[in-house]
Order: sequence, then structure tokens, then C-alpha cells
Amino acid sequence: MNLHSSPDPLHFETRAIHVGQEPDSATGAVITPIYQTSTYAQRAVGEHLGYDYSRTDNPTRSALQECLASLESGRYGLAFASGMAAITTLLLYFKKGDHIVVADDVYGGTYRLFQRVFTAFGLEFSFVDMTNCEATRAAIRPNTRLVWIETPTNPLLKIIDVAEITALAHEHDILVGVDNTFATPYLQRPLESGADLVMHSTTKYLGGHSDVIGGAIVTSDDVLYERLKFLQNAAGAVPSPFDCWLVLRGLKTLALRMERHSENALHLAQWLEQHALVKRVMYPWLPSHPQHAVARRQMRAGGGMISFIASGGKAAAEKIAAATRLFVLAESLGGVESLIEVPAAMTHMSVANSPLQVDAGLVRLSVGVENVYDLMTDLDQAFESV
Ligand code: P1T
Repeated sequence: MNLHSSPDPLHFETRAIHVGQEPDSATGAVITPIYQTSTYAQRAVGEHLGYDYSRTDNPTRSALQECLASLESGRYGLAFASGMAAITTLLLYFKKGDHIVVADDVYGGTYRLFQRVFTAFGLEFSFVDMTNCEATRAAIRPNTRLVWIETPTNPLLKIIDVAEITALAHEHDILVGVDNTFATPYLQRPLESGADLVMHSTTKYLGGHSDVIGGAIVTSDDVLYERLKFLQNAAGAVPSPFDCWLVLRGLKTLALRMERHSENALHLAQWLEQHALVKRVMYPWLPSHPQHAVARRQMRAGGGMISFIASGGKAAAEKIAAATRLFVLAESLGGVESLIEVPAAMTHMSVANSPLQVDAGLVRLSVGVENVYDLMTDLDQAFESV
């Protein structure tokens, strides 16, 4: 099967199943083998079949990288050992004195890496509300090299207009990177809006089954790719062949899962909005969401993440999170099973006492693909514990 000679571009669902995953040329295995090897035989010194050492390249990883690139409408994919490893490798692209403008509501670990690790190496960061284009413009300095977007943001689910912020950054020759973990390429493709690179925690929806930690970067920029490919090998934060295989398997059902995650989440968000014990619901597909219009333009559906503020603050939030039976109280997101957490005390502990601090009464749901009525019944009984 030669996917590249087809006159018609294949659709997303088809590419997720086939790109980079042709039957194995040696055995005909329909599923990409797990090439669990660290090294490769050379016929003569320097004469090999394209692979010499698995930190540099591995066929299972190559399959994943090719598929990810295709799904994000990019030319090149790079896989990493975690989402944080992907961001760390990207930051090695910059040098002392470079300035990065960052969305003011990002995953707590991203904030921690920027503020508590890379500032010590001389990188400078400004955090700004990127739903406000003028505030973003004001944050740009002569030494700004990167604008870092997360949309929807974690955990407040703010929607940043990628096309608008990219146009602004490009006026100043600044690179734009988008953490597309929450939306996935099924719901939005930042490279098509002009962004220079897309990053993922493949731990989440791309893997989809809460059984792997991984990360990725996709770009179409030759210069950026060559340098990041060099850094992937030089710094060495690469995923194992088995972990690549797990993510590849997850990708095959990404489209189906994102449809159901989004359908279930919309249903629950509408129900939560009517609930007496809920002060505010944040979900991009609700008309009450402040950037609802941008979300409708930029995304295909609302995704599987909901945040809400419980009436009764911290105590109520923690009681609800401890009382669910189907929603598992745990960090992370994007798996087939539903999860519940309290960001201020869990995923976003590292932003406590910072300007990015989140409301202690905030509850975050990762809505899975279970039956939505079972999920609603579960939340309803958890609210009774308050
Ligand atoms: O956990 P890791 O694969 O290293 O990915 C980090 C990361 C990066 N970007 C976003 C938007 C994320 O949500 C994460 C990880 N987030 C969680 C573990 C969480 O519960 O929010």
C-alpha cells in the first residue's frame, strides 16, 4: 500500500490507522512491530540500513513520528519520553537572554519548568492573558523569540485564537508553539493556522488509555526540525519502542474517542450549568464561555475537559472529588475512563502563591467515553456529600 502515491489526500481517521504503519516489509505483520533493540548491525563500518542506535532512531518511533506529523498536517514529527521532555528539548533551542511569552494559564508542570528550571539558564519568561491580543502585543520585547500557547488552557479552559496570536508574533519574526494536548489534532490543527510547531503530551488523548507517558513535537519548518532532531538525539529524552507502540495503537481510535469525549462532556457541562451547587462551568462549547465564538471557529467540538467552581469553595470541591465512584480521583486526563481532580491541590500545586494560582474551589473533569447517564448519576451522588 503506497499511501503517498494516492491522488486524493486521505482523511484524518484513515491516516491515523495507516500512515507510517504499512505492513512490516520483512514479515508482513499488519501491526508495526515493537523494535525492542538498542543497536543495529552494520555490514561494514558506517554501512547500515538507516538505523545505527535507538536513541538516534528506531523504526517503531519512526512510524509514530510519521503518523503524528500527518495528523497535525506537518512535515516532521519527533517523539519524546514525556510532554515535559518535549518542552525541555524545545527550550534547548534557545539561549541565555532569549525571552518567551507564555499563556498565563498553563499546565503547572510547564510553569514550574519555565520558572524554576530554565530561568536559571538565563531564559526570560512573561506570562500573559493571551485571550487579550493587545496584552500579548505589550508583552513582546526586542529579545522575544517564542510565543507559547496552550489552548484550551489547563485548567481554566480559556480559548486562545491561534491565528490571531500567530499573526501578531510573525509581525515580529517570533516563533509560535502550541501545546495541543487538550484539543488533539482531531479537534484543531494549529499548524494550519500558521503556528510554527505543535507540542503534545501523548500521555493524554493520543495514547488515550492512561497506560503510557510520552510527548511529541510536530513542525513543517526545516531549520527548526533539523535543530530539534539534533537535540532529540543530543539530549536523549526519547521514548521506548514499546511506549511508541502504545501511542500508535491509541492513535488508531483517536477520532472515535474524541467524538465521544466531546459528546459526553457537552452533555455533562450543560447539566452542571443548571446544578444548584455549581457556581460556574468552564467548557468551550457552552454559549456562556467567554471565547465561545473563537472555539467554534477554531475547534471541531468542545473536547473532553470541563472545569467548574463548586459553591462552597475548597471544602466542597475536595468532598465532591473524594465522593465520586466512577470518576477516579487522579491527576492526568485524556483516557477512556473519567477522572476528577482539584487543580489547586493537585496538578497545579506548583503555581500556588504565584500569579497563576487557581481557585481552590475549582474541580476539573476529564470526561471519559463511558455511558453519559452513568457519569451524571455518579456526579449527582457525589454532590450529595457536600
Ligand atoms: O505529563 P507529561 O506527559 O510530561 O505532559 C506534561 C503536560 C504538558 N502539557 C499539558 C497541557 C499537560 O496537561 C501536561 C500534563 N498534565 C497533567 C498531568 C494534568 O493532569 O494536567
